[in-house]
Amino acid sequence: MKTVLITGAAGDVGSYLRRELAGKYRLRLSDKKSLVKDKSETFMRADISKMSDALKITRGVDAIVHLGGYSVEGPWEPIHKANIVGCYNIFEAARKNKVKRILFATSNHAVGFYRRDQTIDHRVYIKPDGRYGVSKVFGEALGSLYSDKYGMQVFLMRIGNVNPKPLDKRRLSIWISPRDIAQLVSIGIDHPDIRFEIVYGVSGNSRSWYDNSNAVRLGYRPQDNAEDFSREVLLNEKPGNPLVETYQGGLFVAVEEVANPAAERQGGKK
Ligand code: 15L
Repeated sequence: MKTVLITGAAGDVGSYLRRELAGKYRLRLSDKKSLVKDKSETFMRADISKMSDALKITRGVDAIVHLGGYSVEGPWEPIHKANIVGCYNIFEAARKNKVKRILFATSNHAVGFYRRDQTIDHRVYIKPDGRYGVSKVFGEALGSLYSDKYGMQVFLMRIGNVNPKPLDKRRLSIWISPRDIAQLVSIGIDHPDIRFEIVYGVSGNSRSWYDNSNAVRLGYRPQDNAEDFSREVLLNEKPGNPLVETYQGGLFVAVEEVANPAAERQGGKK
């Protein structure tokens, strides 16, 4: 059984993946916050902005699912610390520890300034919609470098929004269910021919803005479609700011900060 490190395991995506992937891989979890682990899992508390911590958690694993970081638009300082320094440390520590494969949770916000009337695939030029999007592009660039220069196997998932249900009209286009993200992650861990791949982390949504043929080529067969929830979602939808409605990144294209769910979970604002 492969040993897989999940960074940022205490967050929502990490929690869904732990549940969905239990029994399939030996899971090593890390986060800067503590979490309650299952007896089949191991947990290492770590601050990935410190290279010594990054080296410790990446030692002896077969693959890394790198989720850890600042997860929304916000001030530069925490984004820089977690998503630039932290992400670099994970790639570099993986190289030093000879870890072959990294799956990186990049985001729809790396390409959030594409318009909603466009369908984009894995070959489009980046169009980040904020500092957070830029930090995700940085991670994608590291992935490209570490694949080309050091032969690392890199799987970049431009994730939409992982949730049991799509939250609003925008998410009808970018939603991914927990079981579909788990399927995509399993492909990233197990597919024999990954060298450097970009895929979109979205379910098989009828309103998708993505041509996700690269994921399909690698065997991805999403089981869910946000459309099944469209009636209830659209009932609650209020007309929005035209700028926000024009671009795929939504609110991120128009504001400097979005409430940070991780900070809220800790009972305070960052
Ligand atoms: C993301 O990249 C964030 O991590 C997540 O919290 C959501 O804001 C998501 O994008 C989204 O666009 O809905």
